[in-house]
Formats: sequence, structure tokens, C-alpha cells
Amino acid sequence: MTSRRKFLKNSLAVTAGVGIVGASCAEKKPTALVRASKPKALSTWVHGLPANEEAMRIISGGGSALDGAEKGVMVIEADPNGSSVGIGGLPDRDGNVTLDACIMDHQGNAGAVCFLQNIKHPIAVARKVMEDTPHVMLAGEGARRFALAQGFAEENLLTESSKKAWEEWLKSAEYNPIINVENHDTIGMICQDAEGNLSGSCTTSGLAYKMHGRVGDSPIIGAGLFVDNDYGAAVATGMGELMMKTLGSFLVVELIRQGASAQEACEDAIQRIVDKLDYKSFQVGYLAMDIAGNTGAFAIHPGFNYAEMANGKNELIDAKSYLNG
Ligand code: SD4
Repeated sequence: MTSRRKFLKNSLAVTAGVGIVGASCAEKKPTALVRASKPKALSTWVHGLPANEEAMRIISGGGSALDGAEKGVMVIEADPNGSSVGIGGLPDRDGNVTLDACIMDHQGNAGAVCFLQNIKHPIAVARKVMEDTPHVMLAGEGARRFALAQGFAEENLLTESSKKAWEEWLKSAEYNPIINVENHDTIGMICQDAEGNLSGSCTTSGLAYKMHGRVGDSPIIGAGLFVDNDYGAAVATGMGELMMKTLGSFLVVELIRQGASAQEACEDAIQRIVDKLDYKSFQVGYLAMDIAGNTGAFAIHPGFNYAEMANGKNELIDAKSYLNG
């Protein structure tokens, strides 16, 4: 990695030099990556397996990466047994299920909802925000009203088992939001379609027993998800505050743009958290894919896994981590 770091430093110096003669730093960088044209789906945690199946069913049938990324995670949003996404999500400390989601397509379009209540499919609402409004994000009551106007049904998302878990938590009501792998899992997904285009999605009920009104990284473009169809895409899971402070998913994609592999980019973005923030009691996991279909994943702690599906094979893979148990 040392030589690549040197490369990054040099390329920054070159960019700075070019800046003096007036070239834009937003100029497209040359890349050695050759765009793949085989459908692929990548998503966080074990629930990524069924999400990938659905996404690949769509993409393999000629659907777009955007449709795959939306419909794939909707399977998990609709599952009442999942306690971290959509219906059945663990509530905030006052007993309200509040949902966050965002979506981004290959043209750089983005949509998001945050602090949304009583609507089971925040990802579909986020897509409507992207496609049917001039905005990127709608929050809370405004997002709920928009969803209702778009024909989404209102429903109670607090299932009996999530209510029971919350009531159990209330006995101590200890507000100590430590995310670890067994208690909370967002689904973030990256899809590539047969044309080689990338799209991504991210959806969650957020940190369990969070303060009412708390919004994490998952609906924030650049923190929970970022797609640059010229280079790659990244999603994040874990303690959202850490990704928000480092704009982690944007950082991963930017590092790919600067010449890092998807794996190196995820490792560097975790390193950025380690260098700057109090990281030891928190989990963060990044998952990335470049336009050539190369994947990368890295976490702070062991335990982060992800599902990768291509060529009819859907596999659960353990990510490497900065700390080793
Ligand atoms: C959040 N990042 O709300 C989400 C939670 C999560 O695995 O990803 N958990 O901070």
C-alpha cells in the first residue's frame, strides 16, 4: 500500500500543479478500469443474500442497476422479522420506528428520506424524491406526506417482537449507543447491470433506541452511499456518526477515482476513522465495487460480512477488519 500512498500523494501534487494553470479539479481522471458488462449484486450482511437474489432476478432479465438496487432492498424492508430495516425495525428510545434511506443512480441522480414514520418502503419513497421532485432529501412529516400523496400506504411498523425488545430495553433505558454486529444491520446495496452501469441503495431503521429525531449516515449521500458511474460505488454500515464525520462512502469512491483498488479504498476510509475519531467501541463497515466489478470490504471490528452475487453464485463473505477480535 506504501507505493500507492506515494502515488496518491504525487497525483495530488500534480493536481495542485495543474490547478495553477487553470484546469478543473473536477476533470475526469483517466482510469485503468475496464467497465464490466456482467450483472452483479453486492450487499451488506446476511440479509444481502435474499436481496441479491431479487436484484439479480431483475437485472438478469434486462432490468437496470437502479431497479435492482431498489427492489433488492425492498425484500428486506418488507420482512417483519428483520429488526434493523423497514417493518419490524427497532424503535427509538420513545418507541417510534423512524426510517432512513437513500438511492443513487448511474447518472449521479440521488434521492433520500430521513426520519420517516409509518411507511414500510423508505427506499421507494427516496426513489420518488429523486425522480419526481427537484430535491434530494425529504425529512419526517414532509417525507410522510409526500409518500402518502404518491400512493404509499400508512401502517404501523412496530411489530410485537420489536415492541417487546424495546420494553425490555426500557427497564434499564441505558443510553449507550454502541453499534455491534449482532444488534443492528443496515442494508446497503450496489448493483451493476448488463450495460455496466452502477447504482446503489441504503435503507435502515437506524441505531436502535436512538434519541427521537436522530438521523444517521444511511440517508446521507456521500456518507451511507455514493455512486460515481465513471469509477465505482460504496455503501456503509455501522455507527453512522463516524461515517458522517468522514463522509465515508464518498471518500471510498474518491480514493478509487484517485487510483486505489476497491479494497484499498475501503481500508483507507477505515484508517481515516481510526486516525481521527474515537473508534474502538464502534463498528463501521464499508463495501465497494468499481466499474470493472472488483469488490472491496473492510470494517473496524471483525464480524462484518456481505453477500456477493454474480454468474449464478450468491456467497456470504467475511470482511477483513482493522482490529482482529
Ligand atoms: C445508522 N448506519 O443509523 C446506521 C446503522 C447501521 O448496521 O448501519 N447499522 O447509524
